[in-house]
Amino acid sequence: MPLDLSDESQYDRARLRQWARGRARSAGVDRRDLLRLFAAGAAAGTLGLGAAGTAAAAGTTEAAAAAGPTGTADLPGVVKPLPPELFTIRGTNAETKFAALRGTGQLTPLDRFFVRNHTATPRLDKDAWRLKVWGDALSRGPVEFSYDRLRALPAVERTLFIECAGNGRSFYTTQQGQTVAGTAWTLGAIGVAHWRGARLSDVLRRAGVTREAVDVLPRGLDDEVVTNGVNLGRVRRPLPVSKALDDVILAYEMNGEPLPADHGGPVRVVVPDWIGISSIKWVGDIEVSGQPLYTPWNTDLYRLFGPDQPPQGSAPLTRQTLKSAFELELGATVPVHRPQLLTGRSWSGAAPVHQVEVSTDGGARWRRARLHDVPRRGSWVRWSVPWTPRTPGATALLARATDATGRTQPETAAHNTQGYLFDGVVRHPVTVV
Ligand SMILES: Nc1nc2c(c(=O)[nH]1)N[C@H]1C(S)=C(S)[C@@H](COP(=O)(O)O)O[C@H]1N2
Ligand SMILES: [Mo]
Repeated sequence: MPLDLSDESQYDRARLRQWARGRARSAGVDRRDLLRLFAAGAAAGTLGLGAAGTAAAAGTTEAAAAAGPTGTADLPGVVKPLPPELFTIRGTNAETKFAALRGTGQLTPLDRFFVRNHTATPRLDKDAWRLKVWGDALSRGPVEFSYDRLRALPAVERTLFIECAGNGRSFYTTQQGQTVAGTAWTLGAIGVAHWRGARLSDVLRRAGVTREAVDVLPRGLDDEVVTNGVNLGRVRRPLPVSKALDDVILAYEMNGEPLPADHGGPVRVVVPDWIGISSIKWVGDIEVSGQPLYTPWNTDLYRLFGPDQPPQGSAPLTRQTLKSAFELELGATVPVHRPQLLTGRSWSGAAPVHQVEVSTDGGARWRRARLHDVPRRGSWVRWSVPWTPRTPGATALLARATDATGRTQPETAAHNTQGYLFDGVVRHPVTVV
C-alpha cells in the first residue's frame, strides 16, 4: 500500500480548505485571515491566527503555560517513559500495547495509558493555572476558577474510557483494503481510568449559564496546532450545552493520583462515552456561546466523509462505537497442544457490553467468553476463553461484542475517508507452532 497512513497533516490541509470556503462563523480563526492565508499559498503561520477569543482569555492561557514543553528520550513532547514493551510510538502519539494489559485490573495503569498529543505535553503549574469561563451566554461571566476553587466544588468519581475516534483505523486498510488518512492505530488508542473531578455543570451554573446557551467550547493550553503552515489555533471542540450540563467532568485525578501531565494535568475535560477529542486536556478556558461554534475539530475533522455522506460530512461525531481486543501481540506465536487462556476486553460508547463471542478457527465456530467484570456503561469488560491449539500453522483469532442496545460488531466497518469509528471484528493473526 503506497499510502502513508501516518501523514495526517496533508489530509488536514485539504479538509481545511473546504472548511474555509463553507463557514462564516468560526471560533478562534478569523475567516478573512484564513482566506488570505490560502490566497498566499499557505505561507507559514505569519498571520497570527489562533490568538483566539477575548484578550483576557488569551492572557490567562499565557500566564498558566509558563514552562515550555519537556519530553523524554522516548518521544520529545511526552513526559512519561514509553518503553517498547508497553507502547508503540506513532508520530507524536503513543499507542498502548494490549498484550501489556494482560494481568492488570480493569483500570489501565497510568504507566501504560495511551497518549494522543496534537503537539506536545505542556508542563503547567497547578497553582498558576486558571480556568476562565466566558462568552455571551453567561449572566455572571466571565468567571475564573483556580485549582483550589475547583477542588472545593462537590467531587464526582467515575470509571470511564477515553478512546480516540481513529482507534482501529489501520484495519480499514489491512482487512478491508481501503484508503484512510490519519494515525495508523491498531486497537490501543483507548484506556480506562477512574476519574475524580468537578462537574462541568456546577462550573457553568456558577458562571450563570443562560437559556440562550447553545455551545460550550473548552480549549487546551498546549501549543497552537500548525499543519503545513496553516495555524488551526489551540485544540478546541464545541460540546452541545445539553451534553455539557449532563455528565461532563473537569478531572483533576486519574486512578487516585493527581492528573499526570501527559493526560492533561492539572485539569482536563472528560466526556463520558464520546470520542477522545471531546475530552480536552490542559483546559484553560471555556467559551459559552449563544450561537453554534465551529472549529476545525467539528467541521473538517471528526465527521464522516465519503461517497455516502453529504459534501460537508456527517454531523459531528459524538459517541464511540463497539470494539474488542485480545491481550496478545498481533502475530503472536502460540505452542501447539498446550492449553492456554485467551484474554481480552470489549467496550461500547452506546451501552454496557453484555456478551462476547470468540472464534479460534478464523470465524467458523464461535464460543461465548466468560466475562470478568460487571458490564457498565462507559467502561470495558474483561473476558477470557480457554484454548488448546490443535494444528500448527497460521490462523486468526476473532472476538465480537454485543452491547445492551443489541448491536453486535459487524464483519466489516463502514468506510469513511478519515477512518473513524472502526467497529469491525478484527482478525487477530497468530501462528501455532
Ligand atoms: N488540549 C488537547 N486536548 C486533547 C488532545 C490534544 O492534543 N490537546 N488530544 C485529544 C485526542 S484526539 C484524544 S484521543 C485524547 C487523548 O487523551 P490521552 O492522551 O490522555 O490518552 O485527548 C484529546 N484532548
Ligand atoms: Mo483522538
